[in-house]
Amino acid sequence: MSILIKNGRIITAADDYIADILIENEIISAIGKNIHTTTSRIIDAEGKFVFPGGIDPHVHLDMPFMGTFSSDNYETGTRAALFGGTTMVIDFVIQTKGKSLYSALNEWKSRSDGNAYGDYAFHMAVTDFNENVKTEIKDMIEKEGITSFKTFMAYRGSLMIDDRQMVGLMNEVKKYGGIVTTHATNGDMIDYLVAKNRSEGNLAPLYHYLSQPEITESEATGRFADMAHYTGVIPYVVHMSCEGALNQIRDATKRNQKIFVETCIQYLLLDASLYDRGFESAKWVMSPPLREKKDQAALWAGIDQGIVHVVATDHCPFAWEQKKSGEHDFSKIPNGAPGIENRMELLFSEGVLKDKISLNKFVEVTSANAARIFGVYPAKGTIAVGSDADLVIFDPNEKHTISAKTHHMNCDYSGYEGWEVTGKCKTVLLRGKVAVDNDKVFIEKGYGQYIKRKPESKHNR
Ligand code: DUC
Ligand code: ZN
Ligand code: ZN
Repeated sequence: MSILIKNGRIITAADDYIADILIENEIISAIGKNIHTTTSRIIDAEGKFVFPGGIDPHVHLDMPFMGTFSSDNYETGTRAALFGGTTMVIDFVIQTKGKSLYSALNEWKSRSDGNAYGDYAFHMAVTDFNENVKTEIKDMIEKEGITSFKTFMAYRGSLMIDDRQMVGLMNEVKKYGGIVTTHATNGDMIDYLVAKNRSEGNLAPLYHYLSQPEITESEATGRFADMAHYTGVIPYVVHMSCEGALNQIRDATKRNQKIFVETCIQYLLLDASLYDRGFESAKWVMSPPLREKKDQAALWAGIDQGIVHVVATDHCPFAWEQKKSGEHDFSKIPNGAPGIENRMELLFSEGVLKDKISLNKFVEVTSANAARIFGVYPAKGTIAVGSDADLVIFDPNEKHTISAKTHHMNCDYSGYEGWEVTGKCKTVLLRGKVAVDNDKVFIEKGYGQYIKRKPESKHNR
């Protein structure tokens, strides 16, 4: 059956106009004024915005980490994402040191296959770059559609790679047009500060924050930019949280370098004063930690200036019981927080309605840029004839309150409990099907598809 969306205000990264959208099969087949068709289900979108489905390129579903697993799996995580207007996520496959990339990919497939509500793709996190892994890079890009390779400059012993491996990986990925992304913090400095704080008996969550000062992020960001400049690979910094790191990007632009930057919704809206709440602050123990008001101002400015390209979540929830494993030692609190469901509505309410960003910029940073950078544009990230019918029909006036009692993420608290938000995702379509309508789900588990990606093209920037 076809679907006709009537009279919505269509917003893309470039456009803003009122029209009808006709959907046939999984695709947008026509856009125009007064489209007539007899076989359609009609959705009245008068007075509402129609956005491209959100793309969150930084989530951790069912992720083995710090002795436990993140509490949202493919089923609960992608379902919650749909409620919040995110129709596609990109998760991180994580190589186990000493094993191949393919063995990690197979492990992730065994958790994701047939379980997702929403569409998903993978980044490959390389934790052990060696001669065997080097031979797998081409196939990852060309056969598996995994065009982005994540590195960790922190978490020595588990996830971190050293600079020698980083440069080797960058050289190999560059050959095939892929991207190298990084968690840019100086792991050794952080480990030193964590050990120092623990030895001095400083064990509260506050010391998680104090063990990762801004310099740990700005130093690693600058080092990553330098290595990417040297090798010529396309670089992307994930979850940037602070002014110092952004200034490293500004410096790199002076030598004509292009670096993609992602921040996350929590770094725009929350600050380090939340670490003054005793153990309750464990809710916001994530890496990097929340920062200061001046860092929020810098990140908003970076979005405005076009040097911050993506607003993601780093969705990595842990139930309160899991967080409690660090009750007596901040270094044992699993790092991460929920957010996959809240990103679009929070950014609209706090960004668009508070005049920090335009509607077009909202689309740019919630879907269009991620689609371009990670190679799924224009199938996703825009509203155009021939694009996937991934759409959010959004009521800009409806108010609601964020709460763990009503959210759909598998997490028994919210980092935004009690926040009043204006603007709500009313109807969400995924590849031509109504996935969510008025707070109810209409698709089955397994509808979400694995999306193979193509290397980022300069023509899509
Ligand atoms: N940071 C987090 O907070 N959680 C998962 C991994 C990471 O880098
Ligand atoms: Zn990270
Ligand atoms: Zn992450």
